[in-house]
Amino acid sequence: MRVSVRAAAVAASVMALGVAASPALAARSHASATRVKVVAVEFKFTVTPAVISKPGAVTFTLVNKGTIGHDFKIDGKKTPVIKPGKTATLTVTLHAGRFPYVCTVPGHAAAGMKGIFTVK
Ligand SMILES: [Cu+2]
Repeated sequence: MRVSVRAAAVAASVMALGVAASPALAARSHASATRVKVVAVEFKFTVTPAVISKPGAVTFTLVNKGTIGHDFKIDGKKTPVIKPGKTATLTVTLHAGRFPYVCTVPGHAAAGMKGIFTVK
């Protein structure tokens, strides 16, 4: 009798943990992406911060403060070309290392729209 009561209590607490864990984990994985702001103008990017210390998901928010279209490409992924005044986001998963980024509009990287993003 005592054993079965204890087993029921354990089962109930495991169920409670299971119910509680799912939304908590979902919230945590969403919140854990490091957010980085990328401002584009002719012809350079300002990336803040340019160095992070946490490998994993990184969400770049591109803001076009220039007068022509720009995009942002890093680690093989890129945003669409966005018009002046617009924003776009790009989430990539980065291990520790140095990751070159560019604007892929022809001529823009050569004109200065490129750099290195670092994950320590
Ligand atoms: Cu550009």
